Amino acid sequence: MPKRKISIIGSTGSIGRQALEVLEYLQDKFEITALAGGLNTDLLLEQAEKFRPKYVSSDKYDERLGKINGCKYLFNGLEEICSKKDENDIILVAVSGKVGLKPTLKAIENGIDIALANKETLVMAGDIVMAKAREKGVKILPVDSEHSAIHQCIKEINQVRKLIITASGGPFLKKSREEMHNATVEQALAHPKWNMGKKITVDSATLMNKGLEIIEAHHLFNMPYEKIDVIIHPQSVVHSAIENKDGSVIAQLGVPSMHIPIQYAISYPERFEGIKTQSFSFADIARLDFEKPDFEKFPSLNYAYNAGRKGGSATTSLNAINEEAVFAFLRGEIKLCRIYDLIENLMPQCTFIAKPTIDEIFELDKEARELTKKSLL
Ligand code: MN3
Repeated sequence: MPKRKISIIGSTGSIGRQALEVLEYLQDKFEITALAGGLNTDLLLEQAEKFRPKYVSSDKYDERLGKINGCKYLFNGLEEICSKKDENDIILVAVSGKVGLKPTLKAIENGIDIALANKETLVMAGDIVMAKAREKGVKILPVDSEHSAIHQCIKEINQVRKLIITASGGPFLKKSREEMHNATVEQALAHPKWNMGKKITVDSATLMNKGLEIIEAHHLFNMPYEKIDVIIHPQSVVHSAIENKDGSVIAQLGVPSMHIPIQYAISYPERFEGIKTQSFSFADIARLDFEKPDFEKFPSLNYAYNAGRKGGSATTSLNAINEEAVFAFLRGEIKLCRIYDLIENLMPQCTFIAKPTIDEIFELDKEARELTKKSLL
């Protein structure tokens, strides 16, 4: 078997670092074409020296990256990396936020399969991305643990009655709305089950992450919104489930670790022995709890269902307002629940286009971000 050629867009982020931990165990299966990072060039340099990719790319110029033996330095090289069809069997898109969309589209246009960890890509432009992928025969393999779970459960999509996405509930599940409102950045970043990047951790605290995942699931599995349910499951052991037409439910379980869905996305349709060698123990888990989500305390779920059902550019605007609001929260400028208020107040002010082009999506993304920034002044 020839080695599978892979590039990682966002290698210095949380998913990127864990992907390299996975790849360290699979060096006889994979060859790294490119590592692309943003501003953390110290870590990128360390990664490139260790893994010796053919290319390394950063958004911040750093001459040290140009001096690695056998490795070509591309400054802002995302587009170039995503154009190299012969050198990539799969590209892992592991950046956070809207920067994931362009490289993903570029890789799809070039017929390269995608392991997608960036849900914003589908929330912003799911119709366009999935249509393009179908046209080019490109696989979009989910890295998000819930969608990876669903992907593993589905045998035949026509047999599925509904998708059941699990949510840990985040750090405020058992806290009052008041406590949640006054949460500090530190409290919001203390996720009980998953160790992730800052943006997604705040999204998990507001449950907006789950909202975005509903939209992501709609696009990935071409499933209408009324057939996508969310259930709170604090242990994060059941990663998601499907219910088939005959009533049979299939769930995917495992320890809460991103290594498994990352590895599955890049090894699919095969499975390899990898970093997670320890066997799963039902006895150690002992119990699994489930409860209905509280839509009043976490209105983010309704925002997502509403924007999703409206379709078109509505989810683009939702994503943009949320992202800017989360950044403002992380900078300490607003309280956590202000994120909800901003979405609620600004969504009706955003221009709506039912079938936006990709240029219109970027324009509407910008419009929603500007509206958000203006109301923060
Ligand atoms: Mn997830």
